[in-house]
Amino acid sequence: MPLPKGQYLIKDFIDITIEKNIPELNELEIIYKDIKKTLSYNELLNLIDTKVILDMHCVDGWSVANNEFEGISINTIAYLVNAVNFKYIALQSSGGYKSFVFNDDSIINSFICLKINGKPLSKPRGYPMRFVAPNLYAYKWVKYLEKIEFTDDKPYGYWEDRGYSQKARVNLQERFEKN
Ligand SMILES: Nc1nc2c(c(=O)[nH]1)N[C@H]1C(S)=C(S)[C@@H](COP(=O)(O)O)O[C@H]1N2
Ligand SMILES: [Mo]
Repeated sequence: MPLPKGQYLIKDFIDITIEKNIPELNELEIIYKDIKKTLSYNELLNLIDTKVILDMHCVDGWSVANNEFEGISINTIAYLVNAVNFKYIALQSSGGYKSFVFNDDSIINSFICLKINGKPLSKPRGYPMRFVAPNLYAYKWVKYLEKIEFTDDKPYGYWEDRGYSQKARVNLQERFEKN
């Protein structure tokens, strides 16, 4: 894939983790209204339905290209809690980092990633799992994912609260929120 505007290629991931403390998890909480489901890491491994080669783009300008990501499509996750009508998906890590995405065209190919290049995620990449939204800047790719909620209530986002774009679409170079 040609690099999007404003990005430069680097060889390997830079570990960007703002949390100091990251409790290790082996499950994921999925919420829609009053439906709450907790799936274990092993149950999640059995639901893998997506394998793609992707580039990751940090809003600061660096990109890492051509890694194979594997995981569970967002449609499959939504189906588990019968989530049909919702405006946002709220994402939270076990260390407290938060972001969110809009329920629109930009997330149709998003998924919960459990493997990179055929192996379980390393700790710096977000073990046991991270959200991946190929069309969005990487601050939406929440590592150490603990909780995913389909909701109509506007969620909080760590970088979004600090002036970064709410939508964060890479092809539109949505880096900062315009007032
Ligand atoms: N839990 C958590 N996820 C996170 C972050 C974070 O600080 N904590 N940083 C985000 C940002 S800004 C980027 S660029 C990517 C970096 O991913 P990497 O550490 O795998 O390179 O993770 C995203 N996901
Ligand atoms: Mo980033």
